Amino acid sequence: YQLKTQHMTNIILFGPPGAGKGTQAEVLKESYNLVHISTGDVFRYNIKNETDLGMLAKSYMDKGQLVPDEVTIKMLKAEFEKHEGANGFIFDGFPRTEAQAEALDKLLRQKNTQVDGMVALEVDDEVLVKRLLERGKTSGRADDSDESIIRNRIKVYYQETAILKNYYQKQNKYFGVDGVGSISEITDRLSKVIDKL
Ligand code: B4P
Repeated sequence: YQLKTQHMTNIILFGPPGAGKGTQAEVLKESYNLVHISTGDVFRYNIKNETDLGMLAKSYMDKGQLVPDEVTIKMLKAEFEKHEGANGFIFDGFPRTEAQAEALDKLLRQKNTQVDGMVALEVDDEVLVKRLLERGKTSGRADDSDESIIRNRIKVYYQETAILKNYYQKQNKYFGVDGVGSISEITDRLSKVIDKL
């Protein structure tokens, strides 16, 4: 008889700050039984618990800058290792630079698996600013509270992160999805793409 080889599904949920990555990942991880790793959430958890990593991350996040690659990659690997035997992963907020994308490829290759697709939420800048300012009213997040910090995050996205579209497009793994609409409409659009991966 045939041995069934285990196949993991690894999805990168991509998009600018405020595009809905965290929101959608929470829903998708349930429907596809995947582990959700949000680098932003892990940093915030560390900030709350006042760890060394948290203190370091905070000094960048509060200004709307990226946490250095070396620190972020190390942290991502540690999170990944916690889920041996997982069905697959949704990476939310990672990778954000080319160095991070290369590190992720290497990590997955070591586990005989790979990125199946980058699914990107496309949302206009003005909508992003509005959403983040709205969240800032209740989230207590320093990086959501001030319009100039929000605009800096969007600027950093275009300078350092948006280029990853090419990285995955070259491998035929980039899928853009309209990120404006109700949360469930957007979940449906994302699911149509993920179902094919
Ligand atoms: P993240 O935590 O990743 O924060 P984010 O980009 O703002 O996205 P998030 O997932 O939280 O928001 P969402 O779009 O779901 O990063 C924060 C910081 O951490 C970075 O600036 C950086 O400093 C650091 N960091 C994280 N990862 C890093 C990495 N890999 N390398 C270096 N640094 C890193 O939602 C936004 C708002 O929109 C919510 O209020 C939501 O309710 C609302 N919303 C969602 N969908 C909506 C819809 N369809 N309609 C209306 N509103 C919607």
